[in-house]
Amino acid sequence: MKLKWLLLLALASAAGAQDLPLYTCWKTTQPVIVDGKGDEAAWQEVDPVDLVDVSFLSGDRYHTRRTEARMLWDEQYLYFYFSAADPDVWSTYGQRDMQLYEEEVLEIFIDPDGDGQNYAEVELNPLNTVFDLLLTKPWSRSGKGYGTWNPALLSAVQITGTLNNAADVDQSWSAEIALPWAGLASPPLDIAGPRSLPPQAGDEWRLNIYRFERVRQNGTQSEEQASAWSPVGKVDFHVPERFGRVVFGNRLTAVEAQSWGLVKVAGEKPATP
Ligand SMILES: [Ca+2]
Ligand SMILES: [Ca+2]
Ligand SMILES: [Ca+2]
Repeated sequence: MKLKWLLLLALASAAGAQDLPLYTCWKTTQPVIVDGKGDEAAWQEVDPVDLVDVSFLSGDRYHTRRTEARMLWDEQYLYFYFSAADPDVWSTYGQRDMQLYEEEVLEIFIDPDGDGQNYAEVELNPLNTVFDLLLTKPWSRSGKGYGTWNPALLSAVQITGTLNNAADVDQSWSAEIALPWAGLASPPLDIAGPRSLPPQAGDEWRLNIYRFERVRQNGTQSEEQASAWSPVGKVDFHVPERFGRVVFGNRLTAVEAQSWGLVKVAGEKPATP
C-alpha cells in the first residue's frame, strides 16, 4: 500500500513537471560585463524566455508590457539578463532589503535541489536596489526568512527613458545580475545542500522569474501586471512547486563554435571530380 502511494506520488510529480517550462542555461566562456546592457555576444547567442501573466497556468496570456529574461553561468556566477518594456519606469526604494516588491521590480527565486524548501529570493528595482532573502519554506507554510543574507552579487540597470518622470514616455529598463555560487551555500542557510556549486553540466535546478509592473495614472497606481516565467495560478510568487526547470549545459566557446562551423562548411563542400 505504501509503495502504491509512493508510485502514485511519483507519477503525479512527473506529470506536474511536464507542464513546467524548461530552460537550458548555457555556460559562457566569454566575460559578461554587468552593466545592465545585454550587448555581449554571449547574451545574443542564448534563447530568451517571455514572462506570462502569473495567474493563468495555461501560460498563454501576456501582459501589454512584455518582459524577457536570459540566463548564463560560469565557474563564479549565475547570470541573468532582463529586458522589461515600460513606458513609465519608476521606483523609490534606494536601500538594500527595502520592500522592493511593493513597487516595480524583477524577482528571481532559486531552489537548487527542488524540494520546495530552502530557497533564495533576489529582487532588483530600476534604482539598482537589491532585496535578497533566504527562506526555509514559503510564508504560507510558516517559513522563516533571512533578510540578513547579502551575497556579493553584482547588478546594474540601464533605463531607456527617464526614471521617475511620468510626464514623458519611456521605452524599457534592462538589468544584469551576477549571483556568486558561493552565496548559495553561505550562512545563515545552505540552500544548495548536496548540489554542486557551480553546477555540473546536466544538473537540473528549480527556479522562477517574476516581475511586478505597476501602471500609474496621475501619480497613483491604476493596474498591477504580475508576470512569471512559470505561471503559478495566482499572484503569489512563493509557489516552489511551480518553479520552472533549469538545466545547466556546457557549450563551445564562440571561437570554437566558429571554427567548427568553418570545418563543417569545408567538410560539406562537394568533392571535386
Ligand atoms: Ca552587459
Ligand atoms: Ca512601470
Ligand atoms: Ca538581504
